[in-house]
Amino acid sequence: MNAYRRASRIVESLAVDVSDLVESNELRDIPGIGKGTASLIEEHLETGRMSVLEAERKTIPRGLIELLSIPGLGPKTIGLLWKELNVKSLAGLKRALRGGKILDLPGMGKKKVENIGSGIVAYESRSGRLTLGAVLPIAHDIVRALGELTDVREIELAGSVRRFRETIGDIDVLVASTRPEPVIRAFTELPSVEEVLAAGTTKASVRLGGALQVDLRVVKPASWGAALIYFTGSADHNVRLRGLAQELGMKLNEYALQKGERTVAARTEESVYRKLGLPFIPPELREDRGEVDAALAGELPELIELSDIRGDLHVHSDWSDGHATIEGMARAAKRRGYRYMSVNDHSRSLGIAHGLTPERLARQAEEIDEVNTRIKSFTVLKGTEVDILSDGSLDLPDDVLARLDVVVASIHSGFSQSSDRITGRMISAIENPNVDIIGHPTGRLLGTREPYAVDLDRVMEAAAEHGTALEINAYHERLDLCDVNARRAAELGVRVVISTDSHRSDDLESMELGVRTARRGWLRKSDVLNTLPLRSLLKTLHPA
Ligand code: DGT
Ligand code: CA
Ligand code: CA
Ligand code: ZN
Repeated sequence: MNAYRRASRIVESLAVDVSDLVESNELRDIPGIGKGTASLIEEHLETGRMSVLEAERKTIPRGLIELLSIPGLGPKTIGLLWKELNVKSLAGLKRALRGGKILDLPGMGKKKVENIGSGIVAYESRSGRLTLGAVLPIAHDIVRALGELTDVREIELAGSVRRFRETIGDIDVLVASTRPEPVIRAFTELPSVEEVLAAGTTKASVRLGGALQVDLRVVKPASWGAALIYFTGSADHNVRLRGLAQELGMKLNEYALQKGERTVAARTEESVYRKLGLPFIPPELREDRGEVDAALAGELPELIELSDIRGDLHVHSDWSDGHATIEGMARAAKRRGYRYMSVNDHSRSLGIAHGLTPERLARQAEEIDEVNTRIKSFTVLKGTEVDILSDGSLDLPDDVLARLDVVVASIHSGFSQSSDRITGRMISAIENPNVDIIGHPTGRLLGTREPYAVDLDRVMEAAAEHGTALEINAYHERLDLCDVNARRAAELGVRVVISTDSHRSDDLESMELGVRTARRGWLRKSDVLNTLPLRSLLKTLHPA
């Protein structure tokens, strides 16, 4: 390894480009660069890869390297977790902590496990942005607590949380009040506050556990609308609005929309937008991705709403790696106002997730029939989340898949395959007439795993052609498709479903995150299949 390091320092200090030396065959003449190293450099220049490095990397899962950055977690423990519990990534470590098996490992006490937990929080907040799903409940708690104060006239989340960006830098809270002092004091004295970073007469910043920052602004009720636009952002959206104001001979700031000294609008967001010649623009669209021009042209989409969703098409049960019974999940789904839910447990090749064989799937179907006789005005559909194997074939035979109502096909292995191979795999699945939906199409995990090298343009083209839907997986670490990709899919005429991939009944709540992502992707109700009544849904999935 040291020879490589020395060579790399030498290459960096060269006055000429290495590729020139390779072409003129002079690379081997440089002192300190041996034959082996030279051929590595040549390989890298030609192919963009280094087989030796890749072979080394293959023996150690990539995600393990990241775990070294977690405070309080050393190589010895990481090795133990890998060997004993097959922990290969941050996501895997979190699962192991949740599952509790970690306590059975030698030398692993309750205290040590707690330390790992707080190390993860510290690491994640240090690495910058947290997921929206992790931040939202905290943000709502703050709004609820401050909302009870008599001096608070209006309170709203602002910033990226209100725009429902998939990751959040800090939480912004806006309050309208005529007496800011008691509001600021109550804010800095919230029980979850670990440190007061700044506290003035109209604004304050605090740090909660794990370095999550919250900014509070208190404004006069007369400026509420202008301030809410200003602090919701995005900064780029606001730049467009200010430009528009200027064209109209006005000025927009955090206090008001003004013509000379006269206030034209300020009290509500609607009034400010109206005086700019615009309809209200939903916060999810305020990213300067064409929303201002669309609004000017009267072409803003009527966005899908949570209440449009009639069912969930990706739910696990305790038949595979879920934690609730089919009936338990179904009753929870019905309580949400849904009319249907499909059970999509893993298929057999996912051993760690107790994937189902065709035989177990048949027995599960009997249980679903029974549950359906017990629950009124609700239908449990039979489904699977079938693995797309590394050669592109499916983990269950076609005649088994053909009997199911909702077949989700997903990739859970071979993440590091080349773009061509992984795209080919996905397209084979899309072309299979038994496959209804592709699950979590890019495989990314926010902050812990990059998308696989899939070529989404080709995937979407095939999906549009074959009528296979792409999923917006609403699990907070996935949000996959993301907003931008969901928008592209809809534009290309690809059917979209929003599903939670729930493993316990509480997970069904994450449907909101999926719908917010869809809204950020400009999706309408008509773009999303699980807004359809059951009969039309089944007809669409399985045209006679
Ligand atoms: P984040 O916190 O990184 O997830 O993203 P935001 O959008 O919440 O950004 P943040 O917290 O820095 O500011 C909240 C909003 O306040 C932002 O979307 C626009 C507005 N804002 C903050 N500082 C400035 C500024 O210096 N200029 C302008 N034009 N707007 C600002
Ligand atoms: Ca923010
Ligand atoms: Ca902020
Ligand atoms: Zn999956």
